[in-house]
Amino acid sequence: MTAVSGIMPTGRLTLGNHLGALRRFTDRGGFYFVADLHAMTMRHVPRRLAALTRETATLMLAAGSPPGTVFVQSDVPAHAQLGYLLECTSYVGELSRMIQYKEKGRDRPMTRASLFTYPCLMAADILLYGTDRVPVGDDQDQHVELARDLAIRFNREYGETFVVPQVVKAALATRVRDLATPTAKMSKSDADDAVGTIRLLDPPDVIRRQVMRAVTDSENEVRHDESAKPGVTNLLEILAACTGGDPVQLASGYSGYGALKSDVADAVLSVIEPLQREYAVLASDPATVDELLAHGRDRAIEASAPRLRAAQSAMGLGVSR
Ligand code: AQP
Repeated sequence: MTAVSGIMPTGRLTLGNHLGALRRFTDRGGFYFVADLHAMTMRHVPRRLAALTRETATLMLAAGSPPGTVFVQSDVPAHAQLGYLLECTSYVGELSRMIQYKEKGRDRPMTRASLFTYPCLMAADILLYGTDRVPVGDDQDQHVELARDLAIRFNREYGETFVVPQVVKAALATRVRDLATPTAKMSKSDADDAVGTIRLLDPPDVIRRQVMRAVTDSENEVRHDESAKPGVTNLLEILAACTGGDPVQLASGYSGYGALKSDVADAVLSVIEPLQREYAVLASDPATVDELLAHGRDRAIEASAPRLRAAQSAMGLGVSR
């Protein structure tokens, strides 16, 4: 299975992005990209997008992704090129049914057309590299199903070109919740000063303070219970993800919230501080970052070119004799 995964540069990366994505980008044959094209489906500020793209790419490299696996999506034109071909095979009806479009854009006059066609670009991300199994969380499975439908349709109408990906449930990844609103996911596009978000590049004392201020409840009983105790459960999940323990068992080691929060802060920092050190080394050496990203770009261009060419030719593009 070829691993393909992207992160949108829509905000400064969070602990959730690291535990759920970055630290899993370990496959030597993988393709891990900063999804800058996807980040333009909503209103964006060019200078901020460029800065976040650089920061995100550097963090992906700092997290230890293997050499040649990290690149920036717009550096590999095949993504946009195949995305357009797939737009030409998809129907307005099926794109209108995508939940994300319905929630974020439908019936709003300033919705960008790219938000509507986003699933075609995502299908291109997947199909370009011939990946046969795509692990997905609940929020993306409709888009991956569409990628599968588009591959089947393309093969039927234009000839066998794409590997049809299987959609597989992602191995249980930690879902880090917001520390101030533990019923919601921690998201990088939350306001920069949101108190419930742990940013990977925030100073350690700020991160510790955020954890110590995490919302819990008025009892003082440490128990893993997602519906009755979302705040405490989130802290236990974070502790487990950072230390490798089991969140339910970890609960029995605590009799109060203070000690739990203090251990969570230590555990989070034991994961984030080495990452920050690696990041600092890379960020102080921009030429090396450029070189590593060029390596990733070249490998992705080489890997994706044959499938793009096959799709173009199958659809009748180019001048033939
Ligand atoms: N809270 C989270 N817990 C665990 N994993 C998370 N991921 C995101 N948030 C958490 C994982 O990080 C990757 C980022 O994917 P994305 O950039 O496509 O956007 P997303 O999934 O929508 O993540 P965000 O941080 O919430 O971004 P915004 O605010 O832009 O929507 C994915 O692998 C995701 O599972």
